[in-house]
Amino acid sequence: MELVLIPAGEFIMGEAGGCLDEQPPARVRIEKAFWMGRLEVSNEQFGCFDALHDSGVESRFSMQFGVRGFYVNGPRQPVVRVSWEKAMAFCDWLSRKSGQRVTLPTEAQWEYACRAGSASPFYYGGVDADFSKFANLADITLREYVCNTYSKAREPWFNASKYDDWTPKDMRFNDGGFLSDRVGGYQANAWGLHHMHGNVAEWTRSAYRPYPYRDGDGRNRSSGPEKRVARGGSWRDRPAEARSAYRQAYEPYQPVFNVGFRVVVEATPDQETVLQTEADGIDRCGGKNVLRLGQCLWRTTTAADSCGVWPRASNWSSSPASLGNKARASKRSCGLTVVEF
Ligand SMILES: [Ca+2]
Ligand SMILES: [Ca+2]
Repeated sequence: MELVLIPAGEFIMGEAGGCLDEQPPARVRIEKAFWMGRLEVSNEQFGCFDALHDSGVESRFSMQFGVRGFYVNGPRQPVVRVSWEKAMAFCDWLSRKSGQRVTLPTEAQWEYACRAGSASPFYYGGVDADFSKFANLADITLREYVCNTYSKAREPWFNASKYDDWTPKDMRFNDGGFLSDRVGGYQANAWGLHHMHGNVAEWTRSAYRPYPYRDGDGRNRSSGPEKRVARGGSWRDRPAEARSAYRQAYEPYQPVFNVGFRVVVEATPDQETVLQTEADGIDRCGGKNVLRLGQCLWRTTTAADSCGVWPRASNWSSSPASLGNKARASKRSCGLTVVEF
């Protein structure tokens, strides 16, 4: 499992033109740096904890008595149909195994990491932006839902009637991702995180309460009966439901067909210091550190091709380009950690 280091900082949480539950937008401070999964937790990874988990199958459309669906159990596909309670149990299990404090991100951590310095509805632009390079959402590819349900192969019927091809989708764009996808080639955000928008929505630790958001008001308790918030939208959602600020809520015991999760790990003071040093402009790319923390081997790679871009703490930037030319941007980094378990 690969984690990237997210710096401490401030951001505006919520969106003025968004849904009522995103109001009012307000400044929120992330007090401490933290590590966050580069990707959503996969079926293979979740299987180490619960070998019997079944991410399930999506029904094909069209033929009335179809017999085959689309499975989302691929080892590199993100785990879904995992309740908030089970996601938290996975985090507890991984904490014991790794000696680190592994948990789900709070809503604030999630939105802050998703935005990566951006103030727009998506880290790559607005709701009408072409998302095909950045996110696996409900695009024209969802036409292929309508197909021969007796065939092992995917045999789309592109001349399907509107009564069969009814899945809401954004027909303007082709992101190439059909259901959930691990290897879609989508670009990471400025902090090296993939699939924050789309692919599968992600549980956060936070209970679904109105804003203003407060870390300490009880909404981030690790148990309780309140609904919990999922973020980021999925392959089944059009752009408006995948915005940085968009909130969905489900019961904590509820497995959801398009909701998975990614983990965060509390950063140690040492790691925060390193990050601050990097943010101040010291070039550490090209080196490689191996840290042994607790019982878990952590490898921090700083090869140029895996570098994230860390803007200066006092001058947040949403894109490498705004930091200068590509060569310079690629030298500013660097935190990629592999938790082996
Ligand atoms: Ca898609
Ligand atoms: Ca996602």
